[in-house]
Amino acid sequence: MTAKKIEHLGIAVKSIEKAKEFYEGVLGLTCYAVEEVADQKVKTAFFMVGETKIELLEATSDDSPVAKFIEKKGEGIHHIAFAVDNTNDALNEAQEKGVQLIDKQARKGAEGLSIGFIHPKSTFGVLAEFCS
Ligand code: CMX
Repeated sequence: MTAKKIEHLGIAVKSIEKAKEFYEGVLGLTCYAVEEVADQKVKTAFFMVGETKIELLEATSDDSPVAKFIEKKGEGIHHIAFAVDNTNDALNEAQEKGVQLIDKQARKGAEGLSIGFIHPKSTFGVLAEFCS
């Protein structure tokens, strides 16, 4: 497997509406999509920065991974998503190399992508996502 590029950076925020004021008003970006991913208990908002996206993440329930993250660490960078050719192949290969997976199988994420997370304990403290 080769990580082809950073597909997006996930940033945990308390309020997408509030955070948008910075991304649009100061950085001059455009929010091109807002989508709820019920499975992950998050609302997402996407911005394109060159070839990479920024994904703002707002929790939709108290037991959302994003709510837990903000409670523990505060708002900030939540994960890095790497584009790969095939998410299931990348997950299998990582597992064979001793990496601890969160998702054993790819599932559907925002923008219809096939996504899978690997544990921050195996990635030097940064939650990582494969997507294709
Ligand atoms: N980045 C880095 N470290 C993280 C982390 C993150 N995003 N989330 C949790 N951790 C760390 C915690 O600080 C904790 O470390 P310590 O043991 O040193 O204290 C450890 O991981 C365990 O954390 P926890 O609070 O006990 O949380 P859980 O074990 O319940 O869950 C995790 C952690 C990563 C397995 C869970 O958040 C998860 O499954 N994440 C993947 C799904 C996800 O994040 N979805 C939201 C985004 C969806 C999208 O982009 O579409």
